[in-house]
Amino acid sequence: MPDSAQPSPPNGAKPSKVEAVKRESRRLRGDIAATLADAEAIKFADPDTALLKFHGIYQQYDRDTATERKQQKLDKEYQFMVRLRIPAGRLTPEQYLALDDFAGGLANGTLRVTTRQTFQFHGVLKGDLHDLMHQINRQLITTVAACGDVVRNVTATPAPIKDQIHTTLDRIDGQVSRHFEPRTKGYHEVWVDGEKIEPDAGAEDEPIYGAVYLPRKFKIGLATPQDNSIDVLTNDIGIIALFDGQTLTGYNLAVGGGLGMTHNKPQTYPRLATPLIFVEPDGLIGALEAVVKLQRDHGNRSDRKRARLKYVVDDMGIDWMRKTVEAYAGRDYEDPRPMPKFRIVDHLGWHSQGDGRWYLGIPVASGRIGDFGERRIRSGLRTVVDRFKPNIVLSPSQDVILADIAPKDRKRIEAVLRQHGVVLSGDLKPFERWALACPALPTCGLALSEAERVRQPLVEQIMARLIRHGLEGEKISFRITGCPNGCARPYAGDIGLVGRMPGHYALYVGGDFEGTRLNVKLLDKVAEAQVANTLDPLFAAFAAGRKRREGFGDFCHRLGAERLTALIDEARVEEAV
Ligand code: SRM
Ligand code: SF4
Repeated sequence: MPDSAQPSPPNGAKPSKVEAVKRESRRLRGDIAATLADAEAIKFADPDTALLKFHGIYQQYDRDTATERKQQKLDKEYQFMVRLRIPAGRLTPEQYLALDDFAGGLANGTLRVTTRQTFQFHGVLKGDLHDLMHQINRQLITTVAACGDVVRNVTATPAPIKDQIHTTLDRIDGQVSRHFEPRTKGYHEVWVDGEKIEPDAGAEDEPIYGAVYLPRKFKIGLATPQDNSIDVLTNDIGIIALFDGQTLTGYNLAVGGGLGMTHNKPQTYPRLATPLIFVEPDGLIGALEAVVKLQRDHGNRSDRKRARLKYVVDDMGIDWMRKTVEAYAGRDYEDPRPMPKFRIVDHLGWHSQGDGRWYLGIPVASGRIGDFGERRIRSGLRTVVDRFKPNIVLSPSQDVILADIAPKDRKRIEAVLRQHGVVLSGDLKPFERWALACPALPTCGLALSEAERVRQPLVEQIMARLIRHGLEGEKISFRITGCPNGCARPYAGDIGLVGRMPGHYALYVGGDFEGTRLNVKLLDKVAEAQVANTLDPLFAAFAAGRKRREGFGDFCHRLGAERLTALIDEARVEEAV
């Protein structure tokens, strides 16, 4: 796309600052290399922090120490988060072991599995940044476009089953992810090739994105109705692959999913993607490109809070979307085809792969792989991967799957994990198994409250209430985030807790377990210590009044917010009496 044909905000609105940063960045280079080389600089300046995201890097600081250091007139403790781009979360054992080494030597000793099937390193010091990035690339893994205003890591159903359906999904996911990588060589210059500057530096053609890339982050996920573990409808484009037996018949594309919102700004809101078109197997990339280019040209470039595709879909309407996508693609599409009801498959524990081998899903609380007291999951995984060489899949529920395991190794692998105090899926109550939490404090600059660090106590308190009502066997999804951006997908689960202010959460209920309905806000500021108490009357009513096979989210949805709030109020009055 020629630079002269770059989109600008509609109605002459002023472009946001980030637009100028991108435009003037010489294809995402900025002054990153110079600041990196400057040993005196403890951090990157503002324009470069925006560009670093396109390289997979976030400049952060330790929020636990910030206030005290400010009082002592000291600088914040700047550090970096590095996010990898791992299509569908697939890694070889050699890559896993290398990443584990880097976590120990160049980061804070943990690997963090994300809700989009990749790893993040936290606590990387500026002096180690180049080494870490360089080493990651030597493992044939990239971090390019793991963040930034581009198409991010493409998620897919994690099951490493060796049938036609799953191998097709795996292949397609890799193709889509690679297709949307930016073409700038700036990333390689800075992190891979050192000083070598390409002759066309700063003017490479970006045929999909152009010089100002997209207005905002853009997410694509690939699932089947039979396994929606990735919450496909929360993506800007949800690809729902349809199979007749083992044969791929094509894809329904749903558009305009996204969860980020801002408290008290009703013009921002979570939204699930709407089915738009059906695409035959060889038409996928063309259709995806048409939607991405539509967002490039019509997405809001002046207000980043309203810049996701979901707002274009709502502002312009689904009919306009269909017509405009067809115009970009230069062809017509079929209506989306009917789909079976979505299901979510539990990938924890042992599962047959269909080729005589097995996979084992290992729960990782909040995706944090580290050694904590007697629970030494990092050492346990490292020992197993080193000894048995399983392939690895990172799951969208922040867990790890070990794949391609010979039947004879099953008991030995379990024994090694147990020796390291690793909690296996059989040890978990269902509620624990479906609980997600975002990192929040101390690394996330946007966190209003804790999430990862309060997950376990909250899970235990709520589980005690479930047990009291005989509901301990219930499958209920529970998601906690430290702010309304929605990183652990709190609005798409049965129960969502969304950070409001320190120690307080907005409480959401009434989504469905399968990820096809958003939940609704019941209360705005529930103190952390009151979360389990607040849910208790809802559990009591559910135990007494549920229909056969009705899930908790469905029950809450049937009763409605007004009735549910009344139940909570009644319980509070009784307690006070
Ligand atoms: Fe997220 C920003 C962590 C999945 C919506 N997200 C952030 C940042 C980078 C904070 C920042 O901008 O400074 C967080 C880094 C925290 C840290 O210390 O590591 C962060 N997001 C995460 C992860 C690690 C959460 C997790 O528990 O695993 C996930 C990394 C995914 C990945 O591998 O790429 C993560 N983020 C999500 C999801 C869920 C998903 O995509 O399935 C969402 C909701 C879906 C969506 O995009 O709408 C999500 N993150 C956001 C938003 C809100 C975007 C919006 O449209 O308003 C932000 C804030 C922003 O972009 O301005 C954000
Ligand atoms: Fe940070 Fe908010 Fe995302 Fe949690 S939901 S990681 S607090 S941006």
